[in-house]
Amino acid sequence: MDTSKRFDKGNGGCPKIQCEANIDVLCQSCASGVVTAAHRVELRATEPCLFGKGGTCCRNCNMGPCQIIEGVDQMIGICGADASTVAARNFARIVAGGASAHIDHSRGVVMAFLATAKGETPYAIKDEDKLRETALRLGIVPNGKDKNDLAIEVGTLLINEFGQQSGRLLFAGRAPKPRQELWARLGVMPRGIDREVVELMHRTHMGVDQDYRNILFQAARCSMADGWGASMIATELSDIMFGRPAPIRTKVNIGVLKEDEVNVTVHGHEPVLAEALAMAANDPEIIAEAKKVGARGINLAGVCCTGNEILMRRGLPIAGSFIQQEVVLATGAVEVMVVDVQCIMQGVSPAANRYHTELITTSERAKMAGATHIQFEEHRALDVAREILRRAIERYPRRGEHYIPIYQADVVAGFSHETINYILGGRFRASYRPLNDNIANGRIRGVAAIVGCDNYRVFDEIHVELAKELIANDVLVVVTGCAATGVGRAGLLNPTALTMAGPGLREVLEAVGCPPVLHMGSCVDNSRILVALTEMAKIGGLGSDISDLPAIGCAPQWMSEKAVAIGQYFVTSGAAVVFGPNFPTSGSRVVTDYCMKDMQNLYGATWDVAQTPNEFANKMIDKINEKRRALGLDKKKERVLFDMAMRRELGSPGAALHDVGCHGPG
Ligand code: BF8
Ligand code: SF4
Repeated sequence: MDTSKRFDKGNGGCPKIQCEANIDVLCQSCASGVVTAAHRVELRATEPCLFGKGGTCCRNCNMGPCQIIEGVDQMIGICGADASTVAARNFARIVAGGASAHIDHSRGVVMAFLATAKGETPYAIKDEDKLRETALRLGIVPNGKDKNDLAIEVGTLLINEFGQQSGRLLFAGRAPKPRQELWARLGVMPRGIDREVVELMHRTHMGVDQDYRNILFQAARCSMADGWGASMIATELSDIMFGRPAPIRTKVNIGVLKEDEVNVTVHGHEPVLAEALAMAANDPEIIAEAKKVGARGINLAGVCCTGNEILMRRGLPIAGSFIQQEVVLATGAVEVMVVDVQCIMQGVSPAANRYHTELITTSERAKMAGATHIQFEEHRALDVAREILRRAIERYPRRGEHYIPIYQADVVAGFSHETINYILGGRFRASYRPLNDNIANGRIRGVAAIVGCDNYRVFDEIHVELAKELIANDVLVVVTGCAATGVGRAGLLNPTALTMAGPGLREVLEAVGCPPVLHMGSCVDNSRILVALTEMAKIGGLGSDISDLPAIGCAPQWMSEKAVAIGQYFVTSGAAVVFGPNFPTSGSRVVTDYCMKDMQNLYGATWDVAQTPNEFANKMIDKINEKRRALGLDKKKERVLFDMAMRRELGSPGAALHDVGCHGPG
């Protein structure tokens, strides 16, 4: 794998971006001159700087920037900072950046939740059961309370956690007891959500915290304010407001755009905007207006994590993941791309402007040159949504030459931690017990999470090859974020993919009709994985803490700072994480060893790094086997080793399994 260049040059100058649909669209749109990130990688005259990539370039003050070389006395910072301090500071600031994105997202969800409970938005408190369960978990007595009053009580308690100065975040109390005790002992229990980010930014300012270990403790605490704080709050309140996801059938890939409908893609992260658009797209008045211009209706499709949110809850299709955002526009078939925050490349603006497509920004926190700004407010959510859709309808007759590829895959998505309970345990004895039992009896070797971004500097579809190898080795795979969209494109989020699973995993999942790879949502929804792991630890039979479980996470193509924050909260929670294609502290052996070795003694889990699918699979399966051995579950289980012929054979799902469950409506 070439991690410096995204595509080879022996292809007549045409870029390749990890999946056939992208190549197809870019070939067709070549003449229109649209430039995507894949082109820009090739056009850049420089390779990524090794100091920057390895975390040893410091520009925290104006005596620098200082490029540091570990072990070379003349190459420390002007202030005397060495490589370990600088690498730890840079790593910590990545965590702070990633956590702050989830935190600001979550703040928006809680504000919308409170406004909804007060009757000020078009949304409603949809999942009253989850509201009452959540209230109880937070120590609020739900009995006899009106659902909106209760929601106000829950929302107020949680919004206060953003500004809280001491104590501990309430959802951290959900973690297994031994884990909570460990966090308290190590001083990484999160006290308040915003506080941990501010303190981390302060401690990494010039001339403050200079002990890399101390800096990395605060990085861990900050990541916890994300995972067990903001992200968990966002997931839980979004579920209460918009409904808990349940398995549902839908489609992913660029081919979900429609020839005869007004195509509106919604890109970014915040579910409140996407929900309003979904509601307005079903408005008979809007549909009638679309018909007037010759369209059959509105086709709303997601991009990036917004896609995962509306896929999970509404069964709306995903047009593309991160690496597809400009390619979706290069079809020339999108009337409007609506964006809010995070992972929106500046390149989408010129790409949209090549066509009749209008790019609409909706958050005052994220404006873009070349875009129309229509401020989204939850209080007038439907009015804003209708205005956006009307602009799209008006553009439809202006659609010029365009090309919609055939590529789209059927997926079954919507596996919240509660759903996994029901599916594996049955509705009347919902429990993780059957999962634990099947891990203990060896049918399932363990659980692996493939999360995070796709990345233009990675050539292969690592998520897909890795998922195939893991399931063939009886590892149950859960996915979130753009990794989920990638494996969806390849057909792995479909029960038919069970033909690729090992015999044990297949036997368990065939019985309940699940795909071998479970889609658990957006990146914020990685908090669902924390809850699932906690349930597994609490049920018993696999130890008493998350670090005992044969479970591991990975982010093979990390791009965003959020991925690092997520990885750190997994490690701090006791689940090992393998990152790829590189690790951001590689310029300091001291800090890298601390993350990849010493954290084992602190958290019972470490970071690791890999590049190829095979390397990822080896490391992850070895780690799972190690945990099984420690639990005394090491009955012989032959490892399936993959060669190229086997990979090719697994390339396409085999015969369909008839009448498997988990289909959801439609
Ligand atoms: O939060 S996986 S590219 S879209 S950061 Fe971004 Fe990465 Fe996609 Fe969602 Ni997550
Ligand atoms: Fe250089 Fe130190 Fe300033 Fe960083 S803080 S730029 S290492 S002088």
